[in-house]
Amino acid sequence: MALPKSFAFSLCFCLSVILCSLVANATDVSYDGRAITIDGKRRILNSGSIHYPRSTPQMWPDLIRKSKEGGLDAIETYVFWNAHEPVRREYDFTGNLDLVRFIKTIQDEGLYAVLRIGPYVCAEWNYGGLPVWLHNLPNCHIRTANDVFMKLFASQGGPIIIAQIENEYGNVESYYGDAGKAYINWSANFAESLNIGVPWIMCQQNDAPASMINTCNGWYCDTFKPSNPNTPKMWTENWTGWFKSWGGLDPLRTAEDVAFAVARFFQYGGTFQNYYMYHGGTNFGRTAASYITTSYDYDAPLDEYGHLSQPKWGHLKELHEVLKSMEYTLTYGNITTTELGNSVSTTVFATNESSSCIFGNANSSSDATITFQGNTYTIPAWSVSILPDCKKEAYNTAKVNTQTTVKVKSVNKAEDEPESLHWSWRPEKTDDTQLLGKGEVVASRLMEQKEAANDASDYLWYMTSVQLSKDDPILSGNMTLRINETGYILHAYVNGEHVGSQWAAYNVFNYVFEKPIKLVPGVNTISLLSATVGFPNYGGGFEDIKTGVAGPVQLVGQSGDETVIKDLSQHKWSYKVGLHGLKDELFSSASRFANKWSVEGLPVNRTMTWYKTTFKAPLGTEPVVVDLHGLGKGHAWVNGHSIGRYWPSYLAPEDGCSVEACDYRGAYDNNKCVFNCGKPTQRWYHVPRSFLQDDENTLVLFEEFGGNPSYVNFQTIRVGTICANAYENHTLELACQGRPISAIKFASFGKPEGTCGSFKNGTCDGTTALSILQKECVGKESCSIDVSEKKFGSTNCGDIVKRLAVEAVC
Ligand SMILES: *[C@@H]1O[C@H](CO)[C@@H](O)[C@H](O)[C@H]1NC(C)=O
Ligand SMILES: *[C@@H]1O[C@H](CO)[C@@H](O)[C@H](O)[C@H]1NC(C)=O
Ligand SMILES: *[C@@H]1O[C@H](CO)[C@@H](O)[C@H](O)[C@H]1NC(C)=O
Ligand SMILES: *[C@@H]1O[C@H](CO)[C@@H](O)[C@H](O)[C@H]1NC(C)=O
Ligand SMILES: *[C@@H]1O[C@H](CO)[C@@H](O)[C@H](O)[C@H]1NC(C)=O
Ligand SMILES: *[C@@H]1O[C@H](CO)[C@@H](O)[C@H](O)[C@H]1NC(C)=O
Ligand SMILES: *[C@@H]1O[C@H](CO)[C@@H](O)[C@H](O)[C@H]1NC(C)=O
Ligand SMILES: *[C@@H]1O[C@H](CO)[C@@H](O)[C@H](O)[C@H]1NC(C)=O
Ligand SMILES: *[C@@H]1O[C@H](CO)[C@@H](O)[C@H](O)[C@H]1NC(C)=O
Ligand SMILES: CC(=O)N[C@H]1CO[C@H](CO)[C@H](O)[C@@H]1O
Repeated sequence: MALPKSFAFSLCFCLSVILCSLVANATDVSYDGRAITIDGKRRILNSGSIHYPRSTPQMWPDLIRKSKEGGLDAIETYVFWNAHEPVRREYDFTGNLDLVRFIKTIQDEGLYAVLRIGPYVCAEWNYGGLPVWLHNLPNCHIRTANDVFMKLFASQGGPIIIAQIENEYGNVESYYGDAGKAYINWSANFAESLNIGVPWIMCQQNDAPASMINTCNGWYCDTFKPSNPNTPKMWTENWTGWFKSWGGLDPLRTAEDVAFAVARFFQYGGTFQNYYMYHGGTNFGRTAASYITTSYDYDAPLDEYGHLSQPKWGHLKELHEVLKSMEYTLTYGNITTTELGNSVSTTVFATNESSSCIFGNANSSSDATITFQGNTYTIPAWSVSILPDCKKEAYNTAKVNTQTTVKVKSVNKAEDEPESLHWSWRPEKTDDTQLLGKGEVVASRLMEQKEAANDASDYLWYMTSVQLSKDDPILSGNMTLRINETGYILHAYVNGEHVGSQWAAYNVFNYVFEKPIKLVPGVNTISLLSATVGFPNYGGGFEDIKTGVAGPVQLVGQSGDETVIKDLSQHKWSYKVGLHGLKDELFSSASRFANKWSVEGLPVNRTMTWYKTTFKAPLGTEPVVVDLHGLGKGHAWVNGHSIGRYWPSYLAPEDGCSVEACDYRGAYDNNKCVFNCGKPTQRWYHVPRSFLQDDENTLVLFEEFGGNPSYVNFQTIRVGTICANAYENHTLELACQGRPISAIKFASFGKPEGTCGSFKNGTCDGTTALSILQKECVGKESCSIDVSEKKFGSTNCGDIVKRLAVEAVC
């Protein structure tokens, strides 16, 4: 595919829209070997990724405000080309694709923006953000720049301080050989020619051309060195967690380890880092990449629904505050790092006026005690201590002084809402496809799904017929239908009868389908429904991974000892894209079929079935989820808005879960701390409040595999329990996020044991904590407690650093 030079035209359109509408106080953004500079001053910048299509415009201000409160300076987003130009030359910048509004919201909240224009985005986004129609352009060569477009860039102002071209191409460049290298040169020249007046970056690109800053992505980036010493050390993707795939486990990354990675990056001279993701959100519609779940929570500091994910959000907020307090020394001070052995090191950032220190212990098992300028410090294993004045530890990444929240789901039904939902249903019409084999396009070969369906739908029918005479040998014994399938889901029908369904797993693209069938003398209709679950988004050549019924498609029979094979691959195949119900927009109240649903004989476990119900929005303002337990696989809509694909029948593996709470010590990867074994990969689906109306709402499901809708119900998510830990001489903050603290279940000062939900008094704890907490916190939305012996009285714990542990109920 001639991917490279084709993106400019389309993207020009989209970017000129954005940049034209952002005329604001222009700032002078540049960089040197140390840091990004803004109006001439070197800066420490903490940025976080929020992808605008993964939430709603109504959620944006709150998400961005919480990012700012969490200590971020900038919000980073990709631009999702295939969302903005789903059909060639047809653009969409409405609703949650209103990029201008998103950037302006960032600006209104007083943050900077970092724009990664792609064209390739990765991001577990369908086809890496590239429109599938690109794949089908005959000789796609689109202009690389034009005057109108370039003029628009030259004068831009607004909040965008950094722009990125391409994305992690370095990881896959060798796949493309010289063409890849040339592409990187071309991208760089293109970007530079835009003359937008802000620095350009290329991440994971060791051979980045001189005009580009190459940056690091990964779990840890402390050892990264930019290829050009005159560019700052920047970390564009600091993975706060990980994504989830259908059939996969829930990955978690501890707050301690994310903080460790960030603090270490700054210890080793970093000055810009971006959390990927700060808010992950939801893959609405068909935006998820191959086998990626609808939830894109990512275990990010803001959860899928926009709630603070604690303690991660708060622990990082404290880190940002302390780093910010050292901005001058970190960016202007002379850096002296001393390696003390066993992975322990001290770094001093010294200016003439003052010094700051960061001590690191990357040893995953041994705590370290060091003496520095006459004082003794203990640095726990796998942690970093920060001393803004080189004397007193203000922050240690392993000591979490922030509350943990446990969220609960509750049913908050409107008053007159019945106990269970009333359903109506319709079958998906399949006579033309399953019985007649009648499609819209005919070819004497098996077409690749991208080519045949152009990503207009997940669904593509492949249909053919076979004429058999009475004495055809294939009719003399058992028969099977055998199909080589590439990826995704296959449902096979012979003469209108379902003979079987099969599907691939995440990142496994090929399988062979073989099921017994019955053929009859005369005409037999073979109908295959191929369903994609998003296209791949990553890896060299991901754009060419085949999809659909690759073939061969064979009828296999037994005649005596002989195996008889009829290969249907070169037959005349008829193709039909999509489903009748999708074309008729059964999910929309405006559909002309809106009234033609049946309430009689509600089917259970019936494939290819549409279900509809009405419901009242749950009371309150908390985020809403719908529990789709009991359903198979399909797509869901609320008031005509897609809430994404669902697949609760796909269970996570029984084995492989982390047995205990995750140990933050030691190098993390996405397989280290995983949970949810044996449970539905995703059971609850986000219904943004803005999709709901006050009176009646409609939920429509298209059930592909067969399921039972009678368990479906709506719930709200709120903070249930909060736990907090704070060490001596710190402040403990408790907050219920919008409701009062109703009770203190546990409080102890000294050496309490256990973790949230199972705290226990230690051997030397004082006796005053519970009553103090009850007095100062119950009935309040938040409270703040000084943790000290002065407040709680002395303990028998001796010299150790004491802590206060609290569990409260919201
Ligand atoms: C890329 O540009 C560099 C420097 O401008 C040049 O040395 C190199 O030959 C170019 N590579 C390709 C493949 O065009
Ligand atoms: C960690 O510390 C132990 C004991 O001090 C030492 O034996 C080991 O080599 C250290 N590991 C690393 C990676 O520094
Ligand atoms: C920083 O390093 C420079 C060059 O080595 C030296 O001249 C200067 O005195 C140093 N400043 C401090 C505060 O150490
Ligand atoms: C720091 O002090 C050194 C030596 O006293 C002096 O040469 C240098 O100009 C000072 N630097 C700054 C930034 O004040
Ligand atoms: C045909 O299949 C049936 C069911 O699988 C099996 O019992 C039978 O032995 C098979 N017949 C032959 C001729 O293989
Ligand atoms: C079909 O799949 C089988 C099993 O993986 C494989 O042996 C065969 O080569 C495949 N055929 C084609 C044409 O890819
Ligand atoms: C649904 O139907 C399929 C195929 O008919 C069957 O294998 C499955 O056990 C059924 N599931 C339930 C929950 O009844
Ligand atoms: C912990 O100790 C306090 C004071 O001695 C006591 O009131 C409380 O019940 C104990 N809590 C638990 C969970 O044992
Ligand atoms: C806490 O502060 C008190 C009073 O300033 C001091 O005596 C004590 O050593 C401090 N404890 C710790 C663990 O820093
Ligand atoms: C190439 C790649 O993996 N890019 C990604 C970095 O990590 C996350 C994974 O969640 C995103 O997909 C990035 O775009």
